[in-house]
Amino acid sequence: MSNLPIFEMLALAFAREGVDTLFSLMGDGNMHWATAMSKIGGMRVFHARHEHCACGMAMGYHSATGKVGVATVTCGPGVTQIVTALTTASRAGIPMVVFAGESPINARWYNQALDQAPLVTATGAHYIRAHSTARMYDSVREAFYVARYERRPAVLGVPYDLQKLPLPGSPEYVSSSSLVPEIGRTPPSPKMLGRLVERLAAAQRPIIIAGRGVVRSGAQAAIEELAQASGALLATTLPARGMFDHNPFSIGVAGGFSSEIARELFAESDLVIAVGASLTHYTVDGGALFPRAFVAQIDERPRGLKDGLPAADLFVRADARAGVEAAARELTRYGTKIGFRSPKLAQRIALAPPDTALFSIEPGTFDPRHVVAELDRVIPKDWEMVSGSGHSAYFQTHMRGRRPEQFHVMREFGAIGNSISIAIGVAAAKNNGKVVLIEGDGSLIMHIQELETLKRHGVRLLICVLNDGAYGAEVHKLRQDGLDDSEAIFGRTDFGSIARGFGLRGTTIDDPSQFDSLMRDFDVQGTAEIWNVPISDQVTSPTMRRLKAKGHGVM
Ligand SMILES: Cc1ncc(C[n+]2csc(CCOP(=O)(O)OP(=O)(O)O)c2C)c(N)n1
Ligand SMILES: [Mg+2]
Repeated sequence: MSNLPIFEMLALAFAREGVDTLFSLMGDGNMHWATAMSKIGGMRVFHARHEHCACGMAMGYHSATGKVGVATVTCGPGVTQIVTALTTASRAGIPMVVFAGESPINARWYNQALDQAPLVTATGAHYIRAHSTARMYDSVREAFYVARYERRPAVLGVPYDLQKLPLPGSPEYVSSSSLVPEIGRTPPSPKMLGRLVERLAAAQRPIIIAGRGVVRSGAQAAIEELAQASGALLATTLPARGMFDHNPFSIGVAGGFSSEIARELFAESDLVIAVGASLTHYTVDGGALFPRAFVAQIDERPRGLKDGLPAADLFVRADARAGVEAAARELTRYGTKIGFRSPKLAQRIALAPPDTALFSIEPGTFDPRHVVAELDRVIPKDWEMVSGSGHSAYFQTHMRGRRPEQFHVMREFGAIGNSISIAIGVAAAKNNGKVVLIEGDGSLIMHIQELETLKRHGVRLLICVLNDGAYGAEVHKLRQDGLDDSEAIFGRTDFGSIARGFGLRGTTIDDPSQFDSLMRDFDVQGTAEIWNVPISDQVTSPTMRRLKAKGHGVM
């Protein structure tokens, strides 16, 4: 029998899983284990001020490193606080393990007792009741296995009193990574590939949309070659944004956030091939983006039905790179063609602004499109960028020249209030002061307490607030419906003062031309900083304007 209590042995097991960074908020259920974690050599522990944010940080850490994100919360109220974070992580396919305590199993009464499992499983996360002292190591391994293999969060519930017992026997911990099957690249079926290539050879206006599967499989170069040979244009899903920014035939993001010219070209398209992209409601803009196109999908897990719509007309089950390389080989039998690609179109794509609508801007505020263009110019291309999810998120989508791996966005559950913690997780991972969060005022203030975490841990993060003094998404939707917008307007919070109150730096922007000198200052000083940018609430994104045209409020 080991002399060490279970909480210490479990900390060692987490270390054997390769955990080097933990995001924590302590209570009865986890404080022994979290303390043991902090004693492990090389372990970094970040203490958040809200459990939701501890999980958000772990999610950001995963996004920046590809490793399983690890957070810890206490039992009962610690677990009820993370329901939104778990749902977001489940929907976004984030591998995350949360060590939550559970109320003491031998107690007659415990005020924080809660049946945690149904709450957690309702979010799409996996729950493990670790009630057997003999099988404690199996429970940790299962949590990491599910997170890694199924790409979703797993919550480990270990009763508080059991944690202090000795671990029976002296088992060796075997990491879950040795159990994840290595399956190699899935090759395409020759029959389905033949059908796809026949379509591609015949298409006059093909467009290839690349998703996150392309990033994971390393298929980018193969896609660019296939597009060149078939005369296709290139686009990406929102999370894969930036992948083809260097390519003159890239039209940016596909979906509700597409630029004007991308929408025009998609409307003409006769063939869309989605690679490693699940064709969500957003990517196809509810079916409105490419109404004339025949749609083919190359994916490890092709979907017949996605988000209530038939996903595609032809499916090729394959790893993205294996599928695209095979298609390129097969296409050589047909020869290359011009398709969409003309020097004139490349020039139009290069010069077209994402949105040309005119608005009158109130004095003392700025057009968010201009602000974002200025930020794009000033923020170095090698920085990581974290994006919020309110109305203003549309504008940031059109920043260019940063790789998808540098772009961190989790919009799958549509919750605001996540981005500051995701950004802290990214900044903790990078640890180089080259991370910017571009965020709405309403979302930022929802978890503003994490400025204290930034200060205490000395994390360097630049936060640019696109401050319309409102819940802009609601303002614009209410206006579209001809209703009073005043209940969604709060006035422009002075985030510069708030930042200074937390011991950070903060400035309200009088003119976007200040960004150059502010950037130079940020580079040489050592703390996090907020640039509070008053933007106009008159500039309505094209996504929002189309809602009115569609005549309903369902996005
Ligand atoms: C947790 C949560 N609460 C409420 C909402 C509804 N909601 C969607 S966008 C939004 C406004 C966000 O405001 P802000 O961050 O300032 O962004 P803006 O839309 O003004 O650009 C709200 C309240 C939500 N999506 N998630
Ligand atoms: Mg706002």
